[in-house]
Amino acid sequence: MSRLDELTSWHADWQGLRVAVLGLGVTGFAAADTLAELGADVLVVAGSAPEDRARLLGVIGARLVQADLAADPVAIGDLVEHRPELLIVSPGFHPDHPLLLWAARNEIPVWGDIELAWRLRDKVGTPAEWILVTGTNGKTTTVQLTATMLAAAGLRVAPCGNIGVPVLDAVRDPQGWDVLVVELSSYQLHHLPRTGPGALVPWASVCLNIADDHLDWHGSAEAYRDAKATVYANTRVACVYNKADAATMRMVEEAEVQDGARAIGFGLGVPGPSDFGIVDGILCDRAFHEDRFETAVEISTVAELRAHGLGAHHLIADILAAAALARSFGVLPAVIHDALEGFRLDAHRIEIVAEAAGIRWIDDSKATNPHAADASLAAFESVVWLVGGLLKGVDIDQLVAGHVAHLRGAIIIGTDREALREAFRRHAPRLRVFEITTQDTGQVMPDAVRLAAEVAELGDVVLLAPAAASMDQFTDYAQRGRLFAEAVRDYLGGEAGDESASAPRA
Ligand code: UMA
Repeated sequence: MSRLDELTSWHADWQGLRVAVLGLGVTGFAAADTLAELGADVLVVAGSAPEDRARLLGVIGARLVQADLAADPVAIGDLVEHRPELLIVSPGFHPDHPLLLWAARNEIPVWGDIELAWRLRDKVGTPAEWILVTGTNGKTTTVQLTATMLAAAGLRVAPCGNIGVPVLDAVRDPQGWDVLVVELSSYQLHHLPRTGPGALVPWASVCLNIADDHLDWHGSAEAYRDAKATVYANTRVACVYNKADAATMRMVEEAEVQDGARAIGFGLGVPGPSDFGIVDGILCDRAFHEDRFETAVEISTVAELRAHGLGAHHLIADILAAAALARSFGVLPAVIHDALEGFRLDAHRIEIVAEAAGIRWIDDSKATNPHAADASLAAFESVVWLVGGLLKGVDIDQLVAGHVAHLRGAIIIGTDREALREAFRRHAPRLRVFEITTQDTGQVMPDAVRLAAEVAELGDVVLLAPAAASMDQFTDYAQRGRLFAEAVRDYLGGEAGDESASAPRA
């Protein structure tokens, strides 16, 4: 048994273990901080280092080497001299990154932060149970919904992971938790083993849906799917899958799970005896109660959810999935019902920015891939669509073809414009399509908003649902959404103050 095999507890002997941590984003810092606290000998290797984190590394006793990470690792003298016994990789690093290939050549094991957190989960009291959430879209909303439902039942619950809070931070929180609801990206799943001492054994798990995304990172749709399927490995109680997405069902069928784990479906249709679904506008649980072969238990109604701004189909699907996860943990249907009453969506998720002159302006900047943009577009009848950014190697053609019939016009932003231009030329040659060509990030949204206002008519929605990542022009999707909202407000409050500029064009 190697030393690393024995490192499955906070209370194991981590003293002096030589570790290299790759990256100094939120993950890299959390990993370095944790390992330094455990007495390991930590060297952080980063291309660039934010000043505050670099300074803190000195305080906690970890070393930092800044280097050109694309170059040959052998040239990073400090790293070679460190002779790491373990490498902790931040999620964004491509599997073929030179440093990871170097680690493989030198037989240095590579763990992601999620595996490290799992091994250290017994720091405070009885380890929390883990509920895992992945999928192409709806992950963060489902994590928040599930956590809200569990908290309403009086459980101590931490939403964490890809949502923005490293799981290592949750594991080290001195108050301790009953449950961690962990959002996992395909990157994080890629680095997780399915067997062995570092394999997760979750209480419940879900892959909400699967559509092409991050293909440039994973190399193929199959590799992306395989990474996502890891979410179900070793699940103890409930593998929740999407009845409308056969790929998620197949993942559950093929998963190696614990004895007694059940497959629980969710979908917008009538539920079978192990499902969550909808009957006559009522969201029902037909999985977690004794009479499930005869009846279903009410969770909420479509009408109530609509009244709370949660009526879009994809949100109802997320709610059913979250309810299944919460019910697997014993939360009562009435508690879930009440928790939903107080639930509000985060910013940049189908957020209404303004309504003026019969036109609604909606920010769904979080729609960073075609699958998410598809759900967003489907929610509205007549749309002026702001689309584009980094397409991440994903095909945009079908999305355009599927929605041209209810588009009033389209405004293309971002750098990957050719594929979009071509798709519109092919499927909607007569549609009014504009391109934003400015090199000035601050000018992208003002230009786009002005053009959208010219095209929009009474009853239309101007929808920012880019189907693409934002990093070509913006810091992240939040900044993209914020600049859109600011531009809309400036426009409506400024030159459109007399309402004429955004008024219907008759
Ligand atoms: N870096 C390099 N070279 C690389 C990759 C990264 O130098 O090839 C550097 C980055 O510039 C950064 C550092 O390494 O300074 C580490 O960055 P990282 O990209 O791994 O990100 P973290 O700051 O550690 O944040 C990560 C997740 N980021 C990614 O997966 C890209 C965060 O998800 C997550 O919230 C956080 O861990 C906590 O778990 C963000 C995300 O965009 C929100 N996720 C993608 C998505 O949702 O689509 C997967």
